Amino acid sequence: MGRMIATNSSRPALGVLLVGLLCVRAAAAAEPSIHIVDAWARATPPGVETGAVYCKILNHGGADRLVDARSPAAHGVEIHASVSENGVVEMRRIDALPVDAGASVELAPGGTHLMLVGLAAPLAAGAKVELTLVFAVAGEIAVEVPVVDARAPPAAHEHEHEHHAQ
Ligand SMILES: [Cu+2]
Repeated sequence: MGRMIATNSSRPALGVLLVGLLCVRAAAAAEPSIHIVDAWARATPPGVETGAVYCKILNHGGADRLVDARSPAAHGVEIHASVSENGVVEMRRIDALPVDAGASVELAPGGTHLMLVGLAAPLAAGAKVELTLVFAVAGEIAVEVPVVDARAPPAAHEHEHEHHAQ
């Protein structure tokens, strides 16, 4: 009788311990790990009040989503998707941009982008724009975004520079 009581009381304790360990491991595996690379903003002519920012969002961890962004360079920053309808491409504001576990999401001309709305001043090529991206799980990530002249294809231009530097 004494033996049975000892067995019964030790089992729940072990069970709780195991469940606790599993929860910790599951949480660690689901943690997003976000990196922002190849960010650039398109230079804007005087009088234009909006600008676009492009980048790649790399996620080496669990699922997350971009829910907000802000910059001292503009009144507001919106997440825009480009939607093609009857051959016409339109920009539409979206509330959030999902970044799946282990996925990379590319923000590029003609596709999803960040729109700087109400620019404080024109974006001059060579300048840098401070941008804060807000993710639902990973929180805030600050990025320094170089402004690039739109007349040169920016991605190719930068890669060329990397080649010359090496
Ligand atoms: Cu837009």
